[in-house]
Amino acid sequence: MVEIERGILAKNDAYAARNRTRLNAGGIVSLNLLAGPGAGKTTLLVETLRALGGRVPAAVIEGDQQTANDAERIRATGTPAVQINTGKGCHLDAHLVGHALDELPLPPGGVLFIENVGNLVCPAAFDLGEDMRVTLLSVTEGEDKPLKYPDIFETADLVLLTKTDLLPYLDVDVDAIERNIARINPVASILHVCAKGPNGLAGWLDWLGEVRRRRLDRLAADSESRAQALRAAAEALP
Ligand SMILES: Nc1nc2c(ncn2[C@@H]2O[C@H](COP(=O)(O)OP(=O)(O)OP(=O)(O)O)[C@@H](O)[C@H]2O)c(=O)[nH]1
Ligand SMILES: [Mg+2]
Repeated sequence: MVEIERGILAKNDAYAARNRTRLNAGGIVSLNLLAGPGAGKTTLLVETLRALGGRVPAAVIEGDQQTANDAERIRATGTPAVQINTGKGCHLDAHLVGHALDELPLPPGGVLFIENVGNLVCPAAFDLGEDMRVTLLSVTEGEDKPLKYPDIFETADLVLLTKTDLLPYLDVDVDAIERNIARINPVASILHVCAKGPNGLAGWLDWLGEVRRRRLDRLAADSESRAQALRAAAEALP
C-alpha cells in the first residue's frame, strides 16, 4: 500500500516538474488554492478577477468532482477557465493540470489560478507545479481545523481567513485560529479577507501584486543570465 502511494506521488512529482518548467518558460505566475468545500475559493477568484479588471492577464483551472458551475462563474468575468471533473477523485493532480494547460494560452506575465477540489485533506499531497500555495479557511469552520488537518496548512505559503464579515455573528476566537495555524506553519503569512464588501480583498491584492512582481523579476533575471551565457558561448567561437 505504502509502495503504491509512493509510486503515485513520484509519478505526480514528475508531471509537476514538467508543469513548473513549462510555466516558468512561459513567464506565468501560478497559485494553487486549497480549502474545504464552500470556504469561498471561487467567490474570492471572481472578485479578484473583477478587481484586476483585465489589467493582468489571467486564467483559471477549476477542480471539482462534478459540475462546470465554477468555471462558468469564472468565465462570466471574461477570464478563460477550464473545468476539470475528478469524478471519484478528491484532488487535482499534475497530469490533469498539464492537460488543462494545453487549453489555456496565457501570455508572459500572466497569472494562473488553480482552484483545487474542495477538500481539507487530499489536495495537500499533490504538487501541481505551482509557484505558491494559498490555503483558505473560513471563519465559520472552527478554531481547531489547522490542528485536525495539518497538511494543508503546513504546505501553505499564505493562509486566507475568509468571510470575516460574518465575525460579528459568530462565537469564534480568531486569535486561536491564527495561533493554531502558526503552530503548524510558523512561516506562512495570514491575511483576513471578505469577498462581500468594499476593500475586503485589499491585503490579498497587495500580496498578489508583490508575489507577481518578485516572481517575474526572478524569471526575467534567469532569462538575462541565460542570454548572457549564450552570448558568451557565441563569442568563444573562432
Ligand atoms: N458572508 C460571506 N459569504 C461568502 C464570502 N465568500 C464566499 N461566501 C459564500 O460562501 C458560499 C461558498 O462560496 P464558494 O466561493 O462557492 O466556495 P468554494 O470554496 O469555491 O466552494 P467549492 O468550490 O464548492 O469547494 C457562497 O454562498 C458564497 O456566497 C464572504 O466573504 N462572506
Ligand atoms: Mg468553488
